[in-house]
Amino acid sequence: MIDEDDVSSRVPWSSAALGHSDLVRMYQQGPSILIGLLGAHNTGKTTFLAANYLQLLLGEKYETGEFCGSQTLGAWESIASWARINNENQLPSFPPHTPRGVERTPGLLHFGLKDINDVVKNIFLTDAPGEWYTRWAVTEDAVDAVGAKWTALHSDAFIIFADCEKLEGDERSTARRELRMIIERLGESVGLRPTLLVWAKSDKDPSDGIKRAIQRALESNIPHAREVEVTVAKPNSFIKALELILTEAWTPNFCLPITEPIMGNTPFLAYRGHHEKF
Ligand SMILES: Nc1nc2c(ncn2[C@@H]2O[C@H](COP(=O)(O)OP(=O)(O)OP(=O)(O)O)[C@@H](O)[C@H]2O)c(=O)[nH]1
Ligand SMILES: [Mg+2]
Repeated sequence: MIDEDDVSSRVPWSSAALGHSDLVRMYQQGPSILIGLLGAHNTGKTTFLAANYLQLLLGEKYETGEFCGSQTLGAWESIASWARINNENQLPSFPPHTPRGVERTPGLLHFGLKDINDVVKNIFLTDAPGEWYTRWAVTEDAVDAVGAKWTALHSDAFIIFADCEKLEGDERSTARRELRMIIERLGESVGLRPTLLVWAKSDKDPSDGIKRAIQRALESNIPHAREVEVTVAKPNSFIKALELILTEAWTPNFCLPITEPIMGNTPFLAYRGHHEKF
């Protein structure tokens, strides 16, 4: 029985990262865009998220729409707090490695964006451990990579991370191989979904040969993908990068236009109107 004197109400959210059931609920409530962040361990995915959040706090804006709230403020804070100077005199640092759990879906960070026509969209960004993607790139159905497979299946758009630091260093062959395999694996199912290759840690400079090899892999597997550079040395680069993918994903592509096949050889049956070329 409802106690009518009890005026307290339960807060429906904890502000922590969202899970699958939260996503299903919110995705159905209004226009939403789920962006999958793909990349091997240590490639800069969580830094990308934290940097975007910190830039928003500083008042930076996306051209697509203005920040208008978040259901995961606690989660944003917990990744961004590492970059702050705190009372215990700890120096700012990068967020820690995203723990490799047993979840079947990645942690999801959320914010709302409102465009000039007052259309609000929910933006969801995945934050998953890089090992998932390396594993998934080798074996799509691996039991310890179900979250990566889920991300590839359900995301509306993708950001792939290329780690310039590793691509420049002693482990460059491993980095190149891992990245190429992730690109190839995503290429199998990406279709026409917007994709962005982010050259993360672009304050480092891999050789032109390595960069070209990755660009060739991108061109043959995901020809519509675009490229952008980000680095903590230019904090605004993170806003610009997310902006680019948001712009492409904001208005979804509808089905490809249907073109009727030419069924006969007579000019009468082949006629498609004045605008069509024969
Ligand atoms: N030089 C340089 N180093 C960076 C930059 N961004 C991130 N790093 C370094 O890269 C490390 C990994 O960054 P994360 O954002 O944690 O990488 P991640 O992809 O989330 O890693 P996982 O959670 O393990 O998958 C950081 O701890 C920094 O040492 C950058 O712009 N420049
Ligand atoms: Mg991480």
